[in-house]
Amino acid sequence: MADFIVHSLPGSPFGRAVLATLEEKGAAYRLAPVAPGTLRSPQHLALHPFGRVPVFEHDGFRLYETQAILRYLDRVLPEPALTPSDVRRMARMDQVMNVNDWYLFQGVANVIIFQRIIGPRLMGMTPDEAVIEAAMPKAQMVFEELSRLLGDAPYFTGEEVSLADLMVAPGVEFFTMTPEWAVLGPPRANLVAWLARMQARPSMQATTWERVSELAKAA
Ligand SMILES: N[C@@H](CCC(=O)N[C@@H](CS)C(=O)NCC(=O)O)C(=O)O
Repeated sequence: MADFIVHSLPGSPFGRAVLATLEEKGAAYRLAPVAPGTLRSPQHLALHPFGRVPVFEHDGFRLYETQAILRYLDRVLPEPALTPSDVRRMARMDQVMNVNDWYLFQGVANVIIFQRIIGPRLMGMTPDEAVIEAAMPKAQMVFEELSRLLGDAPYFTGEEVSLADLMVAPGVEFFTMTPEWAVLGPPRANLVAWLARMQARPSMQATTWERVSELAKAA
């Protein structure tokens, strides 16, 4: 019986960050699938009062908010470390995780990825091109800043992968499935190379939408 339980749904980038972190740690876990459309149900609101995923459980301890979950995992499963020991690198990790939450997700991924992928796949929606176009200036700013923060390093905090990479990669990978990637990704070669590096990691390969769907079906 796995100690770690992750309530999530296939396609959630935040949920994937938690699953990929567990994979990096080599930890056994169980996916408790959340059915789309049930996030506002009394059962789910009892787990997450804001009606979102992921929700995490460990031995009777329940937690939501992805950053808190990732840091908890890195503390209870210290090896391999996913937080740099150098205080400035650690600060950079924290900064990138917040860029993910406040700027990449809010107003960029939750608009463009919702319009292009989540809405059409899960709700049969047609993308609203005007809404996507309106989000593009902010998207350009966010991708430019991620590229600047990454610089010439293989990962956001330097030579080693950290929680920041695991948090940002699921969201950025979604953009490769959109036409907007052509102007957001390839002009920033360092970001494209970083994403390829992340996608080569077994943790990312074990947590694709398809793999998480298989886990959800088997649950
Ligand atoms: N701050 C939350 C954000 C979680 C979040 O927004 N999750 C999305 C899926 S990736 C969600 O549940 N969306 C449902 C909704 O907005 O109704 C975290 O870090 O866990």
